Amino acid sequence: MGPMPILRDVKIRERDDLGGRVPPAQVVTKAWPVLHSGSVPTVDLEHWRFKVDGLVDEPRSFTWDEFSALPIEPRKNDIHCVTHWSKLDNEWEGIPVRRVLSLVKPKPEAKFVLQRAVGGWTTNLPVEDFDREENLFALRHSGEPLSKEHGWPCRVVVPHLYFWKGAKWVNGLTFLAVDQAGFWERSGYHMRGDPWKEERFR
Ligand SMILES: Nc1nc2c(c(=O)[nH]1)N[C@H]1C(S)=C(S)[C@@H](COP(=O)(O)O)O[C@H]1N2
Ligand SMILES: [Mo]
Repeated sequence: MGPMPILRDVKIRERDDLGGRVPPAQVVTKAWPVLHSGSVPTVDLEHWRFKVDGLVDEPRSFTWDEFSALPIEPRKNDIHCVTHWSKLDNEWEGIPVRRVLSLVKPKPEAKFVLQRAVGGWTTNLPVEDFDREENLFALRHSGEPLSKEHGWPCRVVVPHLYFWKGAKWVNGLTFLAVDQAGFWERSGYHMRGDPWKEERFR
């Protein structure tokens, strides 16, 4: 596993602040770069399952029909990629993370969560950061379904952390008592990833 790909369309000589809205050493981009390890997975909705396991009272395996029938809500937020680009005012629609948490009921000892994606990619974060009103299982961006490259049919968005703390093509969650490094975290990326503290690496 090498370092994350370097972006070519962002000149990191320039920095943006916009009155404190943009975290340190980030550059605002209007484009939406595509970044992931490996290739875009093929997702078949008929066989897609969203599985929640580990330290929860109600482990679940949702079919696409069950998952996508959960109530959809809008959210608007900024995203910050560890490779120094930020994209402001993203309009998402999706299922609030809190809605799913209320169904699976994490146990009090569940302090960390590992998100899993089709193809096996993972990312970890504290449950405290996951259990927030703004966080979504996003299905749509700018009024359109997600493109395959951006995570169709569903991706996690945790806007107060770096953007890698949201799995594209998400298909599961595991709740844990002890933090377990995900894909990038195993090669040195931060276990939490707060862009305001520049928690890029550890
Ligand atoms: N499944 C999966 N999700 C992922 C990644 C990945 O490699 N695989 N990369 C992460 C990283 S590092 C970033 S910056 C964002 C990029 O999302 P985008 O391509 O929609 O901009 O997805 C995150 N989610
Ligand atoms: Mo990233």
